[in-house]
Amino acid sequence: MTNQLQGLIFDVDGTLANTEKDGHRVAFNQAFAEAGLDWNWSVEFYGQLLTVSGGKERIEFYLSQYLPDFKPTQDMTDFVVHLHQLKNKYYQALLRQGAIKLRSGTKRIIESARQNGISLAIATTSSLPNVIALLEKYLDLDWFETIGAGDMVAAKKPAPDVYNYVMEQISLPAQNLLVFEDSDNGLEAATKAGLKTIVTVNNYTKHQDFSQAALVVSDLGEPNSPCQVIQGDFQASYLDIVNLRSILST
Ligand code: XBP
Ligand code: MG
Repeated sequence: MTNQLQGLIFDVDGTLANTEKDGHRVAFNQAFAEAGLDWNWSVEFYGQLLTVSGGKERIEFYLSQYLPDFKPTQDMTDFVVHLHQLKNKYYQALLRQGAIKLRSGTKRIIESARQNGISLAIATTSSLPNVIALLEKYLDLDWFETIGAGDMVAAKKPAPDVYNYVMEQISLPAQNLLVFEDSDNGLEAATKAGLKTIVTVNNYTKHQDFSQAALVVSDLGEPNSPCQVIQGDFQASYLDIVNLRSILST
């Protein structure tokens, strides 16, 4: 019984919830306005910026690629940290207003995992307060044994650090765990940590390379709202604990 399912690890942004287009992106633009910057990240342009994980790293990437001559009035690190904090303030306000929703099937699978004694964990590059705000709004913080988030590890996805951290904390081996991700960076991180991964795509990630995934689907599906299979062998119309067990063991 080496491959018995004992834990599920969820990425947050794009996987648990559609946080990017209507959440982080909008909040970044609100923060730019408050900081007196005339920057505006469109829905399409934000897709290019998403190649870099992490909000602070994304601002730095934007500056290096598109505004290399930009000089803030304060120290560059302080400027980025301040702008990122402003963004997170607006992001959490959007969350509270209900602008960000959980993705199909996520709550059902999480509740079912709890009923079946399967551990739950989070592995994300998002900042911890943003993760806590989302879990408190739609799920329950106490349901998650471990949260690996933001700057808690040295290197963000696609580095495997956050997954290695979560595995260490949860004290379960890779062969008993399944990961849910939505992006190539996330899949690469989990795969490098030796974890089997199911990918649920979104508009920003649907053209990425997911050849390392155990299964790629449009979403986790619901009994009344079937998911589409994009890659892999899957006959049911939605994911549940029974078919997750069989995905892990094959
Ligand atoms: C998500 C991210 C994050 C969010 C914002 O990646 O890249 O940067 O955009 O997070 P993943 P911050 O889903 O692979 O974890 O809180 O850092 O702004
Ligand atoms: Mg993600």
